[in-house]
Amino acid sequence: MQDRLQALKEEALLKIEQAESLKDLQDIKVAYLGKKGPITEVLKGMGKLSAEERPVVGAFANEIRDAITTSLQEKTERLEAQAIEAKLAQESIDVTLPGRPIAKGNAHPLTAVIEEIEDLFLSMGFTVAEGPEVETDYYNFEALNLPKGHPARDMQDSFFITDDLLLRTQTSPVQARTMEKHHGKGPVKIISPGKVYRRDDDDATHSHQFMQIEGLVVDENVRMSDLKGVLETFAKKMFGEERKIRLRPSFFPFTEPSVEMDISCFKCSGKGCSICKHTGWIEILGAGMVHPNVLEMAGFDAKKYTGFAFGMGPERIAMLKYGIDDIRHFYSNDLRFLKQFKKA
Ligand code: 2U9
Repeated sequence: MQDRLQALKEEALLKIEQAESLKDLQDIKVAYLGKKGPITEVLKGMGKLSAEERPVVGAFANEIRDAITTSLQEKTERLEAQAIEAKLAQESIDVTLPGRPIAKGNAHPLTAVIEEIEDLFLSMGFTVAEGPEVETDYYNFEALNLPKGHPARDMQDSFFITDDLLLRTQTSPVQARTMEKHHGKGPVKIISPGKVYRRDDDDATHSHQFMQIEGLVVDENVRMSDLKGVLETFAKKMFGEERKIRLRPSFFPFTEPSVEMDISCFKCSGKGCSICKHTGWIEILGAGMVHPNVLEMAGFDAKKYTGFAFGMGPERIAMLKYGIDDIRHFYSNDLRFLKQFKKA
């Protein structure tokens, strides 16, 4: 019986040695140490042994069982350790490896230009005012000295939603609304950036939806020279201290007198190039003294209050600044275009 036990022990230990998985070990354990196992079988034969032999065989059998159990335990620990090693090796990260670049987005070029312009005017004491993109005919036109049937209305083809509601064609209604909220008391000093809509066929320089930034100052004794000063500061901060500005007479229904502001070309410094169409000057914005009708309609006494206003297109400024030749790039969401504006 002891030989049988010894043979079983060696057989079991060999199998344990060859075992490659915890499952194998579990099978061996059941096979050898289990109720139906050969060792149990052998021990069932203990009854036939003499009283002297029984304790000897019994002790030997326990020794076999413990040897197999210990070997099983050790092999289990070795396989588990190997599994952890393998897992670590498989999962170990080489910390010297460069990390996977996190695709960091960047501000849309239009947003960058609008924020730069906003910061400029905020630094001059303006506050940002916003308003509805779906506007009433009154605030988009009448309050701006464009009564019903006024020919200038057609200059801006509008997206009417109802007879009285339209997608605003400029952000001026925001200023008209803001002035009303002042109940005829100055000062008003705001800029109103935002989306505007004109029923235009999209091409390289026109888009049915584009951005605008308008500004307004209303107070007692506001003069044209204040407008010139603000525009000059804006031009030098935005396009370079060496910039010169030029104001040319113009016409807008909501300002009188009206001007357009040019800056000396930042490419050729006025000598003439393709950017400035060989004029040396680049038109940037329109402006003027707020028309008395507009002041009165907003509840301000035009005899006591005066004001100036201006309006610009951020797309135009961004196209000049970055040398972009087609306005549609701003809206095509083409990452190849947008990625170019990643801050260093
Ligand atoms: C009120 C009174 C006056 C806003 C003004 C302009 C001149 C102007 C253009 C710029 C680019 C339109 O998108 S654009 O083509 N705008 O030139 N805008 S004065 O005048 C106002 C606005 C509100 C109450």
